[in-house]
Amino acid sequence: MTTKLMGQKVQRVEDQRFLRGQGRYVDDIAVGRDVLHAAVLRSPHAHARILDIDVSDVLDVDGVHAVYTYDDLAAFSTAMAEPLPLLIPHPALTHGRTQYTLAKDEVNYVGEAIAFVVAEDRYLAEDAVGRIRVEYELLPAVVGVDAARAAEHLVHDDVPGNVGARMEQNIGDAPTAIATAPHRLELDLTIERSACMPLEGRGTVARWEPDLNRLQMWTSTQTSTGVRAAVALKLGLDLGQVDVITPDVGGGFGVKINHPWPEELLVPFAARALGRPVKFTEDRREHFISSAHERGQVQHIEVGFDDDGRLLGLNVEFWHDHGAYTPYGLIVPIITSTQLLGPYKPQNYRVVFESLYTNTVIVTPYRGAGRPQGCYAMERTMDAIAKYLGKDRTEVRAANFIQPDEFPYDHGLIFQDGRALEYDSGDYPALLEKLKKLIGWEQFPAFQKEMAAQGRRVGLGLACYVEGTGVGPYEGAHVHIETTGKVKVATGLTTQGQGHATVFAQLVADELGVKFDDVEVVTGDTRRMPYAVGTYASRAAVMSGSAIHLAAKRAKEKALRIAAEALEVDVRDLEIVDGVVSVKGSPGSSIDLATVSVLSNPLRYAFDEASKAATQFSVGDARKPPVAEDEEPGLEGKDFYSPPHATFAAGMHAAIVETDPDTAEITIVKYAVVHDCGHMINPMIVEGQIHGGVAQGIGGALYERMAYDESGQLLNASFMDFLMPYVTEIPDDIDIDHLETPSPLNPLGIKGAGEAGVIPAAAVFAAAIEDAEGFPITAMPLSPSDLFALRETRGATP
Ligand code: MCN
Repeated sequence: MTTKLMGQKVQRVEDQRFLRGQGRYVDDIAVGRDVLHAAVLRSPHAHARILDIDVSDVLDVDGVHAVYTYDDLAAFSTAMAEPLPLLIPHPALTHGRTQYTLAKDEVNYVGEAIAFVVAEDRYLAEDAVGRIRVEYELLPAVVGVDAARAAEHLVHDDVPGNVGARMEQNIGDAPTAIATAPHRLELDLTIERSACMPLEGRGTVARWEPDLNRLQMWTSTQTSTGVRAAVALKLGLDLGQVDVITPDVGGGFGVKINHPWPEELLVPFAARALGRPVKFTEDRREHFISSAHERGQVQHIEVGFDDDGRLLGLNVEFWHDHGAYTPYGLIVPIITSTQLLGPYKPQNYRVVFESLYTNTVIVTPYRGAGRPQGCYAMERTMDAIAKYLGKDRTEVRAANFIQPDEFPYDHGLIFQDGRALEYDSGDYPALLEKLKKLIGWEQFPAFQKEMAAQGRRVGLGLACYVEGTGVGPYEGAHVHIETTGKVKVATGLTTQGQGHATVFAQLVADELGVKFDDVEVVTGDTRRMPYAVGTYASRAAVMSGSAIHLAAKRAKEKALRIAAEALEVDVRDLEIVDGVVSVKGSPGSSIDLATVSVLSNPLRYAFDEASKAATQFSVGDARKPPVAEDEEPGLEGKDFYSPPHATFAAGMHAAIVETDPDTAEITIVKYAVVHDCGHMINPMIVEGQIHGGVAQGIGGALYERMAYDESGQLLNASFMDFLMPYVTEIPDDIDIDHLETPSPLNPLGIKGAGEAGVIPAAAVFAAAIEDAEGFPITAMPLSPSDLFALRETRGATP
């Protein structure tokens, strides 16, 4: 019996390469010495009409090969003349708008692409960009939710009130339930814009192969198949003429799911036109001003509840800052509006949001995607109820939990995947008990008192969340046992550092009965797996994990059938251990998978000893036809997995913070996480994902924000000014405990884990700081200087 690898803390196979600097990112791809480099002219204004673009000073610069503006794209084709795709349309998005690949006659945020220069090197390209003269007519900029709502000025002339979408969902009748409830509260909670900061920014390189009439491109994306479809459509190519390969990706965190970025079209467009490979690598300032942001929301909550703190009605209105365009549809605000409910039964719920245009960078999902805002709204409401009733904060939460025997629990709302918001499994009371133990909930009041006696302020906060993960529509996998006995696995979704090469190999080793070291995983290469969707919504483990498990099962069934014929035994008597098929209990009668693979492919020609065994005059095992009539040759298995709807993971975090009475410095004393992502494939990787998420959450709650001025200039578009936390700001120990309530929706009982760590941070820190300071915290993120200022205005002493 070999030990199953599912559930084991297997060391990540990819780390040796990454840590030794051997990762291969887009910028490392060698496409030939004749590669050209691109730079983009970006709008310096948040809102302006373009009156004229004069490129004449660039055309005769030595080493510049091309400069493109909107007119060049429009002259090429109607498809390139049109705006970029609106990827996820929604009936409520009545005024969806997307930008042009290169601005046509108006720019709507600082950073919007206007012209694309291709030159011998990046220095020349950048210098040439500096020589393009654009005449602008400045228009008033709309910055922030309040300005968008006031609608004194419009971002898009044809979008009244700056409202791209208004959407409402209801369970029961919340306004009436609140009006008749014994107790009522109202809260206003804001959360500011932030953004993900992968170490590797966006990047694309492309090569046109004239002899093959084919485009090859490498891009740092979370969806190679999506980019491929968009590029083929826009450039007028058949899908089969475009290969998109995603090599190692130095972090995505959501931003790379949006596609095609203008550069993902312009690079292949130029490569084809110029007959030379072309490369674009984003710099950090470009990442700040021309990729995507998230989080900015203003939220108003009305709640009605009984004496036990049980919700009777919840009415939530929020205003979502969507930036200048809506390429990713309403996914972020829809997630806030549905996932806000967390582990609770609201009884009656009404949620309305407006998605507002502003003259700022576009908004698309950033790890957590709308959930941090929702969790912050709900959990602050729970804290407010507890305070109002003088009850323990955990008691109020427990009174509202969906109970373990109530699953599946259908809220009666529509989730971001267009399917029912139906929780599949969970045990929230058990999670809360674990969290209380881990953080020392019962012991904290004594500790707080003791610290207060020394003039020190400490506070404790907690927050609970439920996360819809593993959304459809599908993902697929291909498992190929080579004639060497090595196993090659391909799945089409991409990987950005989550350890997919390790976890997927664990699943294949388990199912197929081969050695872990003999399995090699490829992701995000449309040549290997053209049918795939992408890496977002913590879906790889559930979706590709399930598909890989099913594909391995198919490969195994075939291997066993061929081996049974070769060994002349009943297939039911066989097992595979360490790559060898043998009769159970009689290991002498065996055949290794390498030989089975040879037998699976009847040959006329021999190239080596192994292939000789599969030729028509060979003696021994291969004399019988190994391939059944309805089978393809080769030892392969392919399968797809498509779930009925998302599977819902859950978690609860708690933190103890200390705030300095003089400087308002905020120090994390302890951080605890309890987490349920169903069966874990690799608990070490799950914990790594939680650590990374918590670090990102701390950044979002205490340090990071997008500092726009009134004219729409981003004032902190560099790592000198945008405060990402260092390792010194992240606690050394994050205490983690797990609960595994398997999902009934997929064969392995998995739920996703990739975003979990980031979701509750804003809620947890707001609660902990409030507990330390004694006055309400209603706006996040909260820096020491914000806290200092709050102390002045709220004049509180703990
Ligand atoms: N896992 C597991 N058992 C489970 C669930 C997950 O072992 N029950 C493992 C998975 O096999 C995978 C990892 O944990 O190796 C995360 O799995 P999953 O929850 O399926 O999330 P994805 O792999 O789909 O990753 C996407 C998710 C998202 S949406 C963002 S954003 C994100 C993230 O994960 N971006 C990341 N984690 C990131 N981690 C890194 N290093 N870089 C990013 O850009």
